[in-house]
Amino acid sequence: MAHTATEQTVSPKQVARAIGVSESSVKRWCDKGAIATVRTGGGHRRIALAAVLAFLRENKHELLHPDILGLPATSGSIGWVVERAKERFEQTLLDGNEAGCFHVLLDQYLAGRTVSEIGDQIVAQAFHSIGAKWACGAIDVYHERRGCELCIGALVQMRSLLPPPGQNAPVAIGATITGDQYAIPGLLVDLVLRENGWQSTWLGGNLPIASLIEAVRQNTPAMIWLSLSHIAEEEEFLTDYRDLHMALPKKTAIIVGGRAITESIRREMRYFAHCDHLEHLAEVATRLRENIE
Ligand code: B12
Repeated sequence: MAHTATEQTVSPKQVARAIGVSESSVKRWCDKGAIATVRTGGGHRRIALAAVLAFLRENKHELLHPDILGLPATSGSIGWVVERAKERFEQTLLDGNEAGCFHVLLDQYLAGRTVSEIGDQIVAQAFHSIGAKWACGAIDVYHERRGCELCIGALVQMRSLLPPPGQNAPVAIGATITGDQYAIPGLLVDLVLRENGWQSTWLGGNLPIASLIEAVRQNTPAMIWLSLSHIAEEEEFLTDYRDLHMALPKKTAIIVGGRAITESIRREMRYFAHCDHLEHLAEVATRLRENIE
C-alpha cells in the first residue's frame, strides 16, 4: 500500500541557516551518514525534511529559524514539562488557534518525545479534559467540535514529518468501524505504527467490517488494527468481528484498542494484542516487527 507521507526536501544550505551552523558542517554530516541524504541528477545533496527533524531530535540541535525549512516558528514550548504542554495544547484547541496547536505538537516532537508519548500524555489528556468541561457546561459543543478539527489537521501535518518506512517495512492496515465517528485515536495509532517502523495505513472511520476484510484480502498485511471508540450494537459487532478474525491469514496479527472495548466485549474477542494506550502499542508493534524481519 502506498505510503502517504509527502517527502519535502531541503538543501544543506537551508539546514545550515536554520540551525545556525556552517554549510560545510551540514555537508560533512550528510557524507558521514548522520543525515540521510539523496543526490539530485546533477549530483547536489538534498535532505528530506523528516531526516532533518530526525537529526535534530537525536542531536538536540536547536531549530533557530524553522521558517527557512518551511516550518512554523516554534512556540517556545520545547523545554516544557508534559503537563504544561498539555494545558497549552488544550487552550489552543479551545481558542481555535490552528497554528498554535500544531506548534505544541511539533515542539514536543523536536524535544525528543515519541508520538506515542505525545498521543497518550498530551492529546488524549487534553481531550479528556475537554470532554469533562463539555459535560459540566463550561464550554460549548462548538469548542469541542472545532478543537477536533484542529487536532485532526495537526496530526495529518505531523504525519508528513515522520521518516518514511524502510522498503521492507511490514504492512499494517487499520480502521474504525461502522457507526464509530472518532478520528483522533485512529490517526494517532497510524502515526505510532509509522514511528515504529511499520508501513501503516488508516483506512478511515465508519468502515464496514466486510470492507476491511476485502482490504486484508487485497493487501495481505502483517498486522491489522482496530480503534474502537464507539460500538453501537454489541452483538452485531461481535458477529462481524468473528467474521474478520476467521478471514485473516494465519500470519496476520490483529491488535485492538479503544475506549469502547469493555471487559465483557473483550472476553468475547480473539486477538494478538489488546493495548490500553499508545505507549503499550509502540512496544508490542516493535517486538512484532522484530519477529517478522
Ligand atoms: C471528541 C469527542 C467526540 C467527537 C469525535 C469527533 C472526531 N471527529 O473524532 C464526536 C462529536 C463525534 C463525539 C460523539 C459522541 N460522543 Co464523544 N467524545 C469526544 C471526546 C471529547 C474526546 C474523544 C477523543 O478523541 N479523545 C482522544 C483519544 C486519543 O483518547 P482516547 O479515546 O482515550 O484514546 C486512547 C486510548 O483509548 C487508546 N486507544 C484508542 N484507540 C486505540 C486503538 C488501538 C489499536 C490502541 C492500541 C489504543 C487505542 O489510545 C488513546 C491515547 O491514549 C470524549 C471525552 C473523553 N473523555 O475522551 C467524548 C466521549 C468519548 N463521548 C461520549 C459520548 C457519549 C458520545 C456520543 C454517544 C454522544 C451522543 N449522544 O451522540 C457520540 C457517539 C459518536 C459515535 N457514534 O461515534 C462519552 C462516552 C461516555 C461513555 N462512557 O461511553 C465521552 C467520554 C464524553 C463524556 N464525558 O460523556 N464525541
